[in-house]
Amino acid sequence: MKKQLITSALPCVNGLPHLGHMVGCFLPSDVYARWLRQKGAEVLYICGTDEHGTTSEIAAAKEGVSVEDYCQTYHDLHAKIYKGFNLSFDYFGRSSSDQNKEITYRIFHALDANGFIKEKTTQQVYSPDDGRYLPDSYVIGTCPYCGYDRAKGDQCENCTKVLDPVDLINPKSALSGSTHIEIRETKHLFLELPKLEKELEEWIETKKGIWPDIAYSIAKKWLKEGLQERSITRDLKWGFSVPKEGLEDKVFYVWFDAPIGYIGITKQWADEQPTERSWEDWWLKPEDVTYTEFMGKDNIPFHTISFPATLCGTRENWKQVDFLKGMNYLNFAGGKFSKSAHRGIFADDALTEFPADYWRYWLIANAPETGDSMFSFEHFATTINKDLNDVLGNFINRVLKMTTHHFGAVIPAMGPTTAHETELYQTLDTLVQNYIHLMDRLELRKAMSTLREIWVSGNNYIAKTEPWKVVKTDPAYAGTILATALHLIRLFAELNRPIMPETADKMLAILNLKPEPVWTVKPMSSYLTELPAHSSFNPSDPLFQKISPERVQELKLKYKEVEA
Ligand code: B3M
Ligand code: ZN
Repeated sequence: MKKQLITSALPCVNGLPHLGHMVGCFLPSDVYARWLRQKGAEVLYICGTDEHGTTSEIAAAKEGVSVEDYCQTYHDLHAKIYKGFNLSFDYFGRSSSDQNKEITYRIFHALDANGFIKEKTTQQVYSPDDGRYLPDSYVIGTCPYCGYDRAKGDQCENCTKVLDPVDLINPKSALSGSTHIEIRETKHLFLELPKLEKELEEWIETKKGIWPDIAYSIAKKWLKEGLQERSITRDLKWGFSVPKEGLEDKVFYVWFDAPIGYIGITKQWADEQPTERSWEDWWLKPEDVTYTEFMGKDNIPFHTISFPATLCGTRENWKQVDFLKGMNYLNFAGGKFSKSAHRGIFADDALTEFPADYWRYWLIANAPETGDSMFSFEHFATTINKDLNDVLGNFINRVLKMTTHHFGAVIPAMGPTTAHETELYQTLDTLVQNYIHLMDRLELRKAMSTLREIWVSGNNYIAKTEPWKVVKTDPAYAGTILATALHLIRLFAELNRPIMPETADKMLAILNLKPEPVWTVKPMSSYLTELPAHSSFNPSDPLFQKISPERVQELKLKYKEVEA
């Protein structure tokens, strides 16, 4: 199997992730990375914090610390949270690393040499009271399109129009609040996207019917509107200084170096073991690499237009994305997620309430793939209670109890099989193939409903065969039934593994098994009969706990899904 490169969008260092971010890119990319590893692929799974830009500068100033210290602290916090969710990054790096600087410069110089960088004199907002230029969100004012009076200089959050700080009506400094604003002329660098438009268009066309519709259609929409030259420099201190004469006091725009961060972070990974690892093998000699990107829909334009154009304009053989998984938004039933208003579940809170696997399962089963989706505690509790407790958990408990009661804590010997087993094998052969197909195609919601059907088939099998009755008349066949059911626990564990890794390990531990590094699907007639008879298992406590209506009520109040 080919080498599989996987990147998750890089979280902005200053905002801690909520459930929407978790399902937007981190969890689906982790599920995919685990899935491909389990299938035996050589996977490199990269993520890290996106650290440059005005928001980091402003946030650091607010906390009264240097921006370097601020980023280090928050980088560590992000890393801790993702670890708690069992995200299996091969490397969680930083966009501000020296390695990323080196790659950013290399790419910039190539673009410049190839004539894709233009220097232009532009008008910028200057604040004499702050003694500095005010790029992007450093300026606040009234949106010229919708009249919203707290629009930021880079984008109006009310009507989502992309803005230029000089467009704002009644501008004021976000730093000092000063309304004494001047428009000054200063030089900036632009990426000449129109020159690359045709190549991009041809490339995007090859993704038609391959990428999820949301990714392809957003890219097409941008191309249709016609590409503009995009400024790639800013009047800031925090960032990579621009290596060009006369512009050294400026830095690259955060969206220029952030996606290059995927490469820079790969180099961070490689530099830790330079004799064994090569970043170029993943990014510059790409014949044997398949590259999949994960992101929320607001990041799609940067990943389908500006980043690919940036790589393309170097005229070097950089790896371009093969499959782009874009997600819609997950909304919170109580309103907009807000850490400061304590509204909605942020990832750190989530882990104090329930095990990571509960969240992982709910989020993947309800991923906003084809449209936005909604989190409510009611729905969360129903899903956990039904799917994980009543279907999966109950199956495991019953099988372990019945077997222990009638045969002791060992796998009974396989007796003769009947039409029931043949039917089970057939059902599962089909469902498992279906599941594999959906996981390969990253159709996660459908994959989860197939997984649920697979669990249900276990319960159906027990209900039909009634081992508690059979054991009295035909103990040999009762052995077949319960041995088959114990094998199903192993099958379910392997299929659950990318989604609920902790649960999967516990399920295998019940059977005294360790995860196989590579799982190959076999016909069920052999897979469900191969464990040695009489090997012992460990009757376990229930793997899941139900969430009570009282608890739901408590959580709704605590996270402001309803007002107190
Ligand atoms: N840090 C996330 C955002 O602004 C942004 C993603 C970068 S991916 C290279 O939504
Ligand atoms: Zn607006």
